[in-house]
Amino acid sequence: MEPKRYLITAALPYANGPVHIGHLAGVYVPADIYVRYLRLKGREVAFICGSDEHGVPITIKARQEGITPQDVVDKYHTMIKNAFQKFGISFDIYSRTSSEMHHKTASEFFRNLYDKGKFIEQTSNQYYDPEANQFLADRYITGTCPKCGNESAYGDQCEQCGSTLNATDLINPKSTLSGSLPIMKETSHWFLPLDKYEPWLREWILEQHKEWKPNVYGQCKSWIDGGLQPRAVSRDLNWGVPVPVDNAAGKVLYVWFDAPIGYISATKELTPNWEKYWKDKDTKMVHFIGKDNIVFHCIIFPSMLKAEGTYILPDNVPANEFLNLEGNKISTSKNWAVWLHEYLEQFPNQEDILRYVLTANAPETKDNDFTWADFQARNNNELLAVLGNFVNRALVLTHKYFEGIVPNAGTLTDYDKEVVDEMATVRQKVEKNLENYRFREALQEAMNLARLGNKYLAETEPWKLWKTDPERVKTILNLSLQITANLTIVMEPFLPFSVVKLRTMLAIESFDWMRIGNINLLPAGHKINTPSLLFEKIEDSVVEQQINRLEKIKNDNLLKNSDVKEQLPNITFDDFSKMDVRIGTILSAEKVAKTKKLLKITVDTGIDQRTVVSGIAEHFNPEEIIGKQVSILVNLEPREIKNIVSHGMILMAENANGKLEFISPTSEVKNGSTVS
Ligand code: B3M
Ligand code: ZN
Repeated sequence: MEPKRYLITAALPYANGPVHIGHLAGVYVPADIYVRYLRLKGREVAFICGSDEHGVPITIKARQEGITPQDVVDKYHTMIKNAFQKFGISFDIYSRTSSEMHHKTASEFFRNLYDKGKFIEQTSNQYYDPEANQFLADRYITGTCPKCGNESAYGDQCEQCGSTLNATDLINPKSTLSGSLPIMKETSHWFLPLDKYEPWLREWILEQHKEWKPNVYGQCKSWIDGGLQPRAVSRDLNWGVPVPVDNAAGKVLYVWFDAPIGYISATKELTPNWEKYWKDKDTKMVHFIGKDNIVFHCIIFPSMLKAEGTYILPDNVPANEFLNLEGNKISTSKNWAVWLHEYLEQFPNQEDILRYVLTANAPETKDNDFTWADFQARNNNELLAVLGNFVNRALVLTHKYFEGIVPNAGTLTDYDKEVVDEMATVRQKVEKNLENYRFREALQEAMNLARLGNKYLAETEPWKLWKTDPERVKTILNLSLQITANLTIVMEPFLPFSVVKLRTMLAIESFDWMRIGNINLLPAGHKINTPSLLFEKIEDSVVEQQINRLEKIKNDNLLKNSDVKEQLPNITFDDFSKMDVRIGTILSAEKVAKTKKLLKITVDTGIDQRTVVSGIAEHFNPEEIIGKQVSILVNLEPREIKNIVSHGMILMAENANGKLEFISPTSEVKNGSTVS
């Protein structure tokens, strides 16, 4: 049975950074396609989203940038909202969880469950920074990883070896707030006893929602089979929705408790009539999310709604896998991403190309890769060569032969009828895929209509018939124009900007979805406008530029990670040849009295035997270096160090463990030979 209305939510992005192609491909483009399709069918829909503005990542970003958490969310909320709008993501509301409405709604939701006795309270010991007077979230503690020895592992994870950690596992834990040693302190929190919901979840998901995507169903099953534990819904933090009970100062709702309630608050902001969306069984609710959000949307949030008791549950949660970029995981910290705000600047008015590529190559069943070569190929070989080319030919020929007036169709040939029959199947094929959240296949089927049009023109060749059979040309162009008009409907969810252009060219308004397949959308005698190109070729140079940009980021990252110093400015050959570096042998060495670092060394340079003072006493015992051949800069202005005159400098380099090494020949050479 058709639901009465739809409530479509898209995951609330964290307002701690801009959004990139991975966000678009995984969540927002598919959600938007689905919603546009429903609207074209005349369905009642509320499409809900907003910024997720709470949680530790926001406070960390604020500390890094030296601004307040509110500044952080204000900045990124605006950026994210703009980017979505420019890509045509047609939310009915894009709200934010720092709003008053949200604080009130989340607070009441918690209080309601609290009053109903749905939480359990538990005390535990947690790290506390006595200097900053604050409990420490896992990300605020660093220390040595017990697995690999990395000295800057986080309280929840070591980024060097990838292990998941507990803050208490860290050796030499340190608070990142003050640098002080954290102490253990007792704290109490409220927990949602998920274990109590296990039998119900098992029945609701594993029995009643076997149709959910295999990746989603599979994750739910493994969570449920693994045994669910009570889950803390509060945190010791000073950024978020305050816990609305007595004696809870310094405690806020856990971000994953308040964020999904954001869907409710946003709906309230959208309409005073919000309850019909959330509390009427005839509403179909669908959550569009990425795979890392599955447990929260399928297990925790539904348990919260169930505990409350008056809300509906999601009908489906079509989570996508991840999109990679040129073979590597998208990473904000490594700047390995195509940022939407940058794309919009570099590719003005080409939003549809990205929507198309991200749909055609969507990570629906497995992680997928975005490459600029694929981006170019899909634009040039599909959008331009198939869709753009067909539409352009149909319109240009109509202008050429009929002054832009839609000609009459005569009697249809058998081939025409075949084409018409084929057209009649398009709507159902696209629809079936959309209804099952298979957006790439839906797009394939929609594109097949353009392919059909292209083939029709190629096979009927009206340009060859114009002289001999103009009546036949009328029929061919009439039918071609009808296909074009059909494309304005079927393509609308996928390519909303191009469809607006195309409608202007055809001088038509939008049609209802159910008219796909109709061959009388454009009446004979209707005047169309002059066509312009729907898509333009993307040149190799454009792709190369993008690849070079990524290449540079990769190199910058390598440099950053290896703490190799950047290259100094170039020097001339003359500059270089002023340096006189020779090979010499160490004849004697002794520690300089009352210093830790200095050795007094005598070197046979081939030129003379001279004294050099070198800061290497912490790296070598004097005895062990006697007899070694080393490189020495001999024409360095003599310097007095601790009352000893040093005549030159012995060249050193640091090995992987930070120990200094001499630059020595691999086999013995003559003292005094020049290093050049
Ligand atoms: N902000 C996580 C994310 O962006 C989170 C989603 C909230 S949806 C209620 O991956
Ligand atoms: Zn480690």
